[in-house]
Amino acid sequence: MVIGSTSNQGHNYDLSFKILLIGDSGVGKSSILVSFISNSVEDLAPTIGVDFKIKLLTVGGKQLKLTVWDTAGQERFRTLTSSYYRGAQGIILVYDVTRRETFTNLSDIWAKEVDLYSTNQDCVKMLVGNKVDRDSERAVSREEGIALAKELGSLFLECSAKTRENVVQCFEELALKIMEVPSLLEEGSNLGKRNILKQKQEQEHQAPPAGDCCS
Ligand SMILES: Nc1nc2c(ncn2[C@@H]2O[C@H](COP(=O)(O)OP(=O)(O)O)[C@@H](O)[C@H]2O)c(=O)[nH]1
Ligand SMILES: [Mg+2]
Repeated sequence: MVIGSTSNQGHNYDLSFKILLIGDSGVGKSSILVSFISNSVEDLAPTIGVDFKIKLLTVGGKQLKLTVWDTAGQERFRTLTSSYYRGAQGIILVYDVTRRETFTNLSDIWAKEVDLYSTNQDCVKMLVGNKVDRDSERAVSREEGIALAKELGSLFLECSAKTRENVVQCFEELALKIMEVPSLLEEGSNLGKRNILKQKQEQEHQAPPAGDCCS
């Protein structure tokens, strides 16, 4: 698959966005991505070694190409580096509503990393509380989620990768918000800048995030 091409298996698109999934190990980042890409609730085994997946989506009358980056498990060692964050227009910060420390780590650790490494100042953030299907084991209330989102200046949703509740909405609402930010659209909507983005993505493809752990 050619990254950054204006055509993907014969489909054209209007805008191209890089979206990141971050948060503690085990919160369901890979499951959310699989759930979003495959339109299926099967195959929820823990995933390793995923770099990114591409999904074409029509939002607000525009054909979007979303390149969604997932970690290959290196978040366990807190070694996500600048190349993972570079050029992202949207960042999904995921916690597990049944594990409180995954929620506190978002504000204590991950939000700080985002501020440190994201190259787009206006990058749109989305706070996501996953695993709402396990409501009886809930350890973080919806109200607390809303409060943290307000603090981070981010969007907020609760979802379940297992039942697919709100999974597509996470990406759609994020994409809609990105489309409202002019500085984030420039890269994808004009051909010259799109080529720069293409080069960036190709570089990143050649040196995937996992390879950066020792640099
Ligand atoms: N019940 C439930 N389990 C989930 C959900 N999302 C992920 N899981 C499980 O949580 C574990 C970790 O998921 P994974 O996607 O590998 O997390 P990651 O480390 O953040 O990528 C796996 O066993 C998944 O099956 C969910 O929405 N509901
Ligand atoms: Mg994973």
